[in-house]
Amino acid sequence: MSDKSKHKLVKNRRDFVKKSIMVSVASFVGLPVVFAKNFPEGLIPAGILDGTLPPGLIGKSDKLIVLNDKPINAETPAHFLDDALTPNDLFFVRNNGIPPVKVNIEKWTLTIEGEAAQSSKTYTLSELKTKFKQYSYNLTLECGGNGRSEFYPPAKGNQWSTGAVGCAKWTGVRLADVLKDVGFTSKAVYIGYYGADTHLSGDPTKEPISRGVPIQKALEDECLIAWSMNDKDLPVLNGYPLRLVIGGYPASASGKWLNKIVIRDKVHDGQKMKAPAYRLPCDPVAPGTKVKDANMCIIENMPVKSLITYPKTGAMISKGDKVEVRGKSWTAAEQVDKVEVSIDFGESWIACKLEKSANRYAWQPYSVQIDFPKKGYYEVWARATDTEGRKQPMVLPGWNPKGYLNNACHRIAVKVQ
Ligand SMILES: Nc1nc2c(c(=O)[nH]1)N[C@H]1C(S)=C(S)[C@@H](COP(=O)(O)O)O[C@H]1N2
Ligand SMILES: [Mo]
Repeated sequence: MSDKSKHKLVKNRRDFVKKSIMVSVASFVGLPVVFAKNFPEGLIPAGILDGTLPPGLIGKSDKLIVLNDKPINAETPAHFLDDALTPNDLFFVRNNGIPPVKVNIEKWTLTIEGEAAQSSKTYTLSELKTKFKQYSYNLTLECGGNGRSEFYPPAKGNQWSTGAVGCAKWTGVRLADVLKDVGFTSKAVYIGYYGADTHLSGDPTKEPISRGVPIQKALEDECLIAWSMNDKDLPVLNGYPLRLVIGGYPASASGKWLNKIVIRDKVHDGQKMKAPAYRLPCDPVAPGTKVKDANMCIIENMPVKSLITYPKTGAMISKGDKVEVRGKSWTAAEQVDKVEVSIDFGESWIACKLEKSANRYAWQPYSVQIDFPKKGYYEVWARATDTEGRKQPMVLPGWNPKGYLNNACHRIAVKVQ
């Protein structure tokens, strides 16, 4: 890309962000911003600052790539996922609706109820914090649609590249402890969540999203009701003041702005549980096939995957310099077992040093020193294998109508000169 066209892109993106902010202000007050074109770039509208307007991208780094502003969806470029844990301001945002505008943490409550609950209980935040033992886990969250942009024929929805993933230290109470405190019958098969965000249409009777997980999954140690991310309050856009964090599952199971959990006697049927949302064809199909809703199955465990976080595409390397290639790998299995990289388009693979995960569902850093034999163009490919022997495919895995679960090998391009 020439410098000139690059500049153009950056400028368009800035214009886009500015326009997006103006659009959110306008949609919130239900009136146009009359002199929007004069609003200074980078300034936060005063209506947002005083808390009467939706938060926009407050609390988020401008290094994120904004895919959509209504609702807000933004991803993290691979080379900004190089930290051991993803900093809060760099953590991706995937919203289906409009985040709650004013959160009063004194009044925030979480209610547990449902057909298979023994009773109905409501907890304030301070009750949750004092009544139950607190736990911290490093958990990777990845949107089921991460990598969607590569599918062909294309799938509708946010065109995520590689950045709808991050791993943070989450602190809260175990979902299992709270469910057990309420009590549930032998009929319990699923839990579902509800959050305080509102539907894009503005219709208060509609939920933007209400998904869930099988009860066995909900009872795992690593499933948290969390209020803290990397030892700070959750960012507004990541669910402040309370969210579920369900490692190993599509991040759509990790309900944000959490205020209710239902214990169901059947598979939860909340918004975006029904086909085709977050479902794959039960049997593989040829690209472009129309699949009946009845033949679409709920996504449970996420596949094994990895990213190269250093260097980034475009890096210039001097001939003779050893380069440390490094990245992150994750799986819903016990651990990632090995990560290998290739610089010859997959003919040979070099084993990387791989760290054990801090706990299940935490991503695992890997690194390896690479010698590039000659001057020229190279691609570095990375491939992870987990303890269940599952390996990332080199190219796109099974096409599916909604473009989920692309765990193809990540590759970057470098020049050696
Ligand atoms: N209440 C609520 N919870 C939600 C969502 C949402 O729109 N509303 N989006 C889900 C989806 S699809 C994903 S991928 C994750 C994204 O979490 P993050 O925005 O904190 O990265 O939140 C999930 N939880
Ligand atoms: Mo998602």
